[in-house]
This record gives sequence, C-alpha cells and structure tokens, in this order.
Amino acid sequence: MNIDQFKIDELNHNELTDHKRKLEFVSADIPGLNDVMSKLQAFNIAIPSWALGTGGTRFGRFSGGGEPRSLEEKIEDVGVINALNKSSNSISLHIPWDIPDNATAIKALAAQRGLHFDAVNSNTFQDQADQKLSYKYGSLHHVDKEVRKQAIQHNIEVIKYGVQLNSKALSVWLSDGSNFPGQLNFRKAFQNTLESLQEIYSALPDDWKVWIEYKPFEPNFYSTTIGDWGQSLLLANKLGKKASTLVDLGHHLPNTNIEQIVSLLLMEGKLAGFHFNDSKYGDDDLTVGSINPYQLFLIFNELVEGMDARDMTHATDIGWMIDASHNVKDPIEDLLQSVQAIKIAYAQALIVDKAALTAAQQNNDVTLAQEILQEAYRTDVRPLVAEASLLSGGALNPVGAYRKLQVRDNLIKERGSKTVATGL
Ligand code: RM4
Ligand code: MN
Ligand code: MN
Repeated sequence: MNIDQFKIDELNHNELTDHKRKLEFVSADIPGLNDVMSKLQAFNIAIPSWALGTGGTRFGRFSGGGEPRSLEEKIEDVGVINALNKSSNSISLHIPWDIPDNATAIKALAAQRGLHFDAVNSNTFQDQADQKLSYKYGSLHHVDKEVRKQAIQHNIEVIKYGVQLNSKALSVWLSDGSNFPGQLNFRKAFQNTLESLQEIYSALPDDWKVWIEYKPFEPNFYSTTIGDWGQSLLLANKLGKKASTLVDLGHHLPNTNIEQIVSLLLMEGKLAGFHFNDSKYGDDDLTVGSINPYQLFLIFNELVEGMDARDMTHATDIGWMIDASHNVKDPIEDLLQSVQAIKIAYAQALIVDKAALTAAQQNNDVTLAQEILQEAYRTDVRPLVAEASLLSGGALNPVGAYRKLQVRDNLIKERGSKTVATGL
C-alpha cells in the first residue's frame, strides 16, 4: 500500500500548534540549531528485510496479520516506514531469504518509493533444501575444505546479487563455533575462516566493502570463531582496507562497554557500521532504546566525537542498520519506534557541549564531565526529531500516524490475516 502525502500533512496539521510550542521551548537552548536539524534530516537507518515479519523464538512463532509474503511486499512495507519517518530510505537483504529474481524490476519498485539497497547479508548458518553439504559444524571455518568452498561460493553469489541491486557491501555473520570443549582447534578454525574470507575478499568489486560481524555465543554455546571485536578486527586487519568490523549491539556479554569499543574501532578506521537493537540478556533483538537508552546515547556520543575527529560524514560514512526481531509487536511499529530511538540518541549526542567536555576531561573534573553528558541526555529532543521529519515530509509522530491511518488493517485486508514472512 501507498500512503498519500496529503494524509500525513493533514495529521501533521492537527498537531502543529502543540509541536511548535514544544519546539520553541527546546530550541532556545540549542546553539547551532540549523546544523543539528540538517544532520537529523540527512540521517537514515536501513531496514532489514527479515524484520518485517513477526519473528519467532526456538519455542514458537506467533505470526501477525498482513505480513509481507514476498520481497515486493517487504519493499512496500519499508516504503510505508519511510513515508512516515523519512529516515529509512534503504533496505538490507538477507540471501537466500530474499532473493531478487528480477533485479531490474525490484530496483525500480524500490526507487518508486525512494528506496535503495543497503548491505547484502549472506547466510551460512542454516542449511537450505537444495544444498549439498551441511553447515551443522560450521561454514567458513569448517574442517572440510569442500564445505568451506561451498560457503565461499555462497558469499560470492550474494555479492553478485548485491551488484545487480547497487549494494556496496557484504555483511558476514557466521554462527561458526563449538558447543563443547575439545570440539574445535581454535587456531585452525580461525585460520580457515581467514583463508575463506580472503577468497571472498578477492571477489569484491573495487568499490565494495566487507563487514565482519562478531557475536560471543548462540547458536554455539562454548565458543564462537568470530566471538568478539578483537577477533573481528584481527581478521579485518589481515584482510585489508575493504574489510572492517560491524557492531551489533546485542552481540556483547552483559555490561560490556560498547561505547569504548566503538570509539577505538573508529580511531582505527575499522568501524563498518551498526546493527541496532536493544538487549537485557543477550542477542534479544528488542526495540532499539527500549531497555537501555542511556547506553545508546553514550554510543552516539562516541560516534559523533570520533567521526568528527576524522572529518567523516555522519549520515553516509558508516553503515546504519536495524537488526531486530519482534515476537509480540507489530513489526512496522517496532521499526518505527527503533528509528525514533536512534534519532533521539543521535540528536542528544549532537547537542553535547563538546568544548566544555574536553575542558572538563583535561582538568580531571569528573563531576562536570558527567553533568555535561547528562545535560544533553536529559534534554527532551523529541521536538527536534519531529521537526526534522516534518521538514522532510514525514509525520510528526510516525507511530501515531501509522495507527491513525490504520495501516495494519489495510495490509490485512490486502494480504490476509494468515501470512508468514521469510526470516528467522
Ligand atoms: C544474527 C546476526 C546477523 C543476522 C542474523 C539473522 O544474530 O545478528 O546479523 O543476520 O542474526
Ligand atoms: Mn546482526
Ligand atoms: Mn544478532
């Protein structure tokens, strides 16, 4: 379905007086307001094709109604999200969950909705029906060269799909690891992974990148071959310039200082991008900002500081993407909430008084440093985010507009109440 612009404008119109009052109030305290606004408007976060349906857990899956039944319908859903928030202008595909059989048509459909294709993701963590060899004991790290070859081939095929779609990066997440002590020779597993990645690396087009994601556990519960940022960075450094490390917020052990990881990866020019989500325990894939919004702000604070130190363009020099799974919420609502949470954290980071913070750090004024960060964090920047959306033609309140326009009911009418999307 398509959302008519006039419907969004109408809703905005009804909320305008309230909005302007709140905007005026917060704007008075923000130096460099225009700069903040244009950065917020430019900032986009890619939507993963696998997050548009209801996700399951290993215990079950409770599908919602009107889920997209095809890649075309997934693109439609991202179009809806982008029409409402004007901050989700790309989609990231997971192959083979979403194979673009007719790339030209898919590209045209996406372009009609103002969308393009972000990184493509390979999948060697599941066996497919037509697959010769199994990934039960891993893929790129496997003891059997033939399995490694098959997994390398798959990644090269994913690059080919990506080239047709104008993607510019391959994102690799491996579930490779071991479930029990003694199962694996860590060194050989790492070496095999490196050699396999080197072959994939040499198949990358000139203007492409490979992003190496890490995760400490699950589905393997004793070791993961790319288990943390150190292992990922080691691989990225050995591979070369086109390789860097992708941070998925849920892929850390509890209490890990993710903002410090981000800061150092940026310093090394090896931060590929993000998979945003939130978590309480592990790879929970919950709505961004739903559990620990302060951590999200601290991460953005490091991102802004680190990117500015390298003179990078916030919106485009790093890959921004959501990676979430929704068991109980409407996926579109969840994604809209996630994008809002990201933009709020970004706006808060933009208004940190950097000169004052640097001085406080230099003077070892610990109290003042904390005050400065929390001053920004406790500022209600939501009117700024809303204004950025309004200026770009989006809704002041994307979730509210989605509900008022009864988008899900319309999708159920179009697609039926018993539909299941591909994905986890
Ligand atoms: C993994 C990881 C990958 C994602 C899969 C579906 O835990 O986060 O990025 O592609 O899940
Ligand atoms: Mn991820
Ligand atoms: Mn994950």
